[in-house]
Formats: sequence, C-alpha cells, structure tokens
Amino acid sequence: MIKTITMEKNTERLEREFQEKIDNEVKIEPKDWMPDAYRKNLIRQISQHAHSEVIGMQPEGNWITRAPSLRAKKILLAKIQDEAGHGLYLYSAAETLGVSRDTFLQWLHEGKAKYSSIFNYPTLNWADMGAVGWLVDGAAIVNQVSLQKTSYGPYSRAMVRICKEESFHQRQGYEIMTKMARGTKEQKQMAQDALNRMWWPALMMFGPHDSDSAHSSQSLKWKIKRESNDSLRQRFIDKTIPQAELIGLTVPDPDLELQPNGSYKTGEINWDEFWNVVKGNGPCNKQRLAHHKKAHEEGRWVREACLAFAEN
Ligand code: FAQ
Repeated sequence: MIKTITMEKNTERLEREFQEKIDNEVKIEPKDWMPDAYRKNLIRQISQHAHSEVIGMQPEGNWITRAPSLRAKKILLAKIQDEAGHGLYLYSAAETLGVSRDTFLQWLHEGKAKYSSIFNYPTLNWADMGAVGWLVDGAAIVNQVSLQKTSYGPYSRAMVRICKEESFHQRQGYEIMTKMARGTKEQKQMAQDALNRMWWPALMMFGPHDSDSAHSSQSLKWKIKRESNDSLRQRFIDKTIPQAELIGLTVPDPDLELQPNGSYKTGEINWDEFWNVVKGNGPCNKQRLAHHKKAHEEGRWVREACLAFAEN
C-alpha cells in the first residue's frame, strides 16, 4: 500500500517536471522520462509523417520518364530523392522512441498506420508536377516550419533539415506552374486544371477542423504540435492565393472572400471526401499501398545483403 502511494507520488512528480520542461522550451530527448501517452502520440505522428514522405514519392515518380526536358527530369529526380531522405530522417527519429523500422512498415502495410490523404490522388499530366511542388510541398512546409519547434529533440532537428529542402521543392513546383501559365492557351489550361484538382485536397492535408481534431488539444499542451490545424491551413491559404493570382490562375472556390484584415475566407471543405480518403477509399489508396508492398518485397535481397555484409 505504502509502496503504491509512493510510486503514484513519484509519477506525479515526474509528470510535473516533464510539463515544466515543455513549458520552458527544453527539448525532450530519447533517454529522458516521458509519459507513455506522449511517447505513443509521437510514435503515431512521426511514423505517419515518415510514411507520407515515402508514399509521396509515388505520384511524382510516375512522371520521371516523361519529364519535358533533361533539366526538368534532373530537378524532379533530385526532389523525389530528397523525399526519400526525409522519410529516412523521420523513421530514424521515430525509432529513438523504441519501435523498429520493420514494425512501422508492418503497421503501414496492415493499414494500422496512416499517411497523408493527398497522396491518394492521381497525377494526370505534367502540370500536376507543378501543382504537387507548389501546393503539396507548400502546405507541408507551412506545417513543418511550425514543427521545427516541436518539443521532441530528434523530431525537431529532423524538421530543421527537411524545411531547408522543402522550400526548394515548393519553388520548383511554382516555377513549373509559372511556365505553364505563361505558355500556350492549352498549357495554361493544364495548369488551371491541376490547380482545380489539387486545391481542396491540399487544404485537407492540415487535417480536420480544430473542433474535430482528436489529438490537437493534448498535442498542443505537450508542444508536439505548435499550432492548430485551422491556423496552419489559414496561413497556407493566405500565402498561396496571391501566388495563384500573380500567375493568372484562379483558385476553384466560388465562396472565396477577401476580408478587411487581408485574410481569405474560403468555402467549406468536403469533409466526407476527406474521411473517405483517410479510411482507404480514395482514388489511389489501394494502388499506393500495393506498390509500396511490392517495392518492399523486391528490395528484400538488398536488405539481406546489407545485413550479411555488416555481420562479416
Ligand atoms: N491525411 O487529431 P488530428 C509532405 C488523421 S509531408 C491522413 O487532427 P493530428 C512532404 C490523423 O492522423 C505531409 N490522415 O491528427 C511531401 C488522425 O488519425 P489517427 C505529411 C489525417 O495528428 C511533399 C485523425 O485524422 N505531413 O507532404 C490527415 O493531431 C510532396 C484525426 O486528426 C505530416 O505528417 C491527413 N491529411 O493532426 C512528400 C506533418 N489529417 O492517427 C512528397 C506531421 C488528419 O488517430 C511529395 N503531422 N489525419 O489514426 C501533423 O502535423 C499532424 O499529424 C496532422 C494531423 C496535422 C497531419
């Protein structure tokens, strides 16, 4: 009895000291004490983030062999390779929390772990490469800049490095869109069509409204997340609409309204579509997962050869 009470007091003290560290912006490191729920939430978010980077290579990989010039091909290849690197930094950060890479991949393959909804949409023409870089990387970077200040040290340091590369990705996408928007009538139409299809899914990347976000309140208290889904989404909207206007494209939202404070009010996101995609029923969910499983299986001999080499 006395032992149980002492243990409870000890946990309360540890929890209080943990929260004090968070409140004082002291980073939590892998060997530090942390509440189980903090560890679990981080494992969930970082591994899902890693899966997004890796699955996110597929929509762009689709266009490497069809890039319109050698320059465009080299840039696209470098960008996709960066995304693989981001996945690796993030898996490494998540592994410091005590779960192996194999387990993360198993959760992905069994459908227990998510990845960003955006990568379940098809990329139909070259303008989509522009829209992915401009909008998808653009949305990712708004979120990730904020995550540079996340409370978990390894995640925060991975974010600093990722953000540097992500800003180049956003610019290469905007360059493609600018070129197409200033090209022939057909090219401009392709750019507008890509924007029409990617705009709403890009807004969905930030997750449900704050009022429907299951994890936000605790994640904000623990500074795993530094800003809410809605406030990050709004920042992206306000940054991106003037960029669209500058190159003569129109955001596909009849309810869009510029408010006196300079911020844009948008129409409502189709949340049924969002949850449908999150639950695995988007246009490309099955294809993306099947491709990842196949590539993983085909790479088995490489992993085994590396291990055999390391053991010798
Ligand atoms: N897609 O309570 P919340 C990139 C799930 S990186 C799918 O609000 P949370 C780079 C959520 O997991 C893009 N599922 O969740 C690139 C939860 O379900 P769970 C990825 C979503 O975690 C570019 C449930 O809904 N970035 O693009 C989505 O507090 C180009 C309730 O939601 C990150 O992952 C969604 N969009 O906030 C690569 C950033 N939204 O787990 C290649 C780190 C929500 O309980 C090419 N992550 N859900 O089963 C985060 O900041 C957060 O996890 C949020 C969601 C903001 C995504």
